[in-house]
Amino acid sequence: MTNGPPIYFGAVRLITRSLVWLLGLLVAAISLSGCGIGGLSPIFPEPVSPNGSDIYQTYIGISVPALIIFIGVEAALLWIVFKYRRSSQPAGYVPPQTHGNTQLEVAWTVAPLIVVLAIAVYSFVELQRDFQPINNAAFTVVVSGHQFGWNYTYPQDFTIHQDGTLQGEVTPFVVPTNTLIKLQFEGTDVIHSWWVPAISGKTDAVPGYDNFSWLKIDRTGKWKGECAELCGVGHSTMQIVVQAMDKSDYDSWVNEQLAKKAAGSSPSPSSAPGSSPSPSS
Ligand SMILES: [Cu+2]
Repeated sequence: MTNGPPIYFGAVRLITRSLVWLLGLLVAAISLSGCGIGGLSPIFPEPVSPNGSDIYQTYIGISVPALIIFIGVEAALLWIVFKYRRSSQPAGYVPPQTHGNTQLEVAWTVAPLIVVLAIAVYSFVELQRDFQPINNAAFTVVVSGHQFGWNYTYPQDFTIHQDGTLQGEVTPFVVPTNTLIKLQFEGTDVIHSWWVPAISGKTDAVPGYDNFSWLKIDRTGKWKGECAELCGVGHSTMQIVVQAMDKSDYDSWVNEQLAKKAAGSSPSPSSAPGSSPSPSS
């Protein structure tokens, strides 16, 4: 094989330069986004519940070392490719040949194994810590997924219907701040998955199977989520909005709902099939 034409090396140099620029921009974006706005928020929203926060930390704890390893491996690869490229070697040059180096083979088998095991242990500890059923919640809300929307049944026996729509925002699921609330998930037709990234991990709502999660939001505000399990033609409409209010505002909101229910203006809990499970706290 003859040495490549100069235009080829020009193109390679251009691509390398662009890659280096891109990496630089990426690193700059990540370091800038870490300043003052609560971590790497362009990637995930700022967590507002302890379980959301722990998922976020796990994500960062795995992604940052992974990124460092990626950049290291790519840099070493590019360095070798360019330093030892054929055009800079004498004609007919053959690099040193290494075969059957046991130490090297053990090293490159054990090193990735350690990395993968570390990720597994780290993730498993997080699952054990934040994704167990809890029994010290202030109260339980039954979250029922259906085609296409969510129903939230409170201990006071009223239900908020968060019907799926793409026309504007859906009715919020309202909770008090700084209160540990257990979420008990049910699916009435197919499997849905309740996911509000700032609050918690994806939790499946499975017909015939009780699934649990929890939240404890530390500030007032609204957070958005989506159904994260493809569940039919209206899947994309299954928006989620969680609104956290101060305790006193929450209490008046509950009283409003109870008054609505007493006046019969609240949508009937039986409007959707199987959508009125009684909450268990
Ligand atoms: Cu869905």
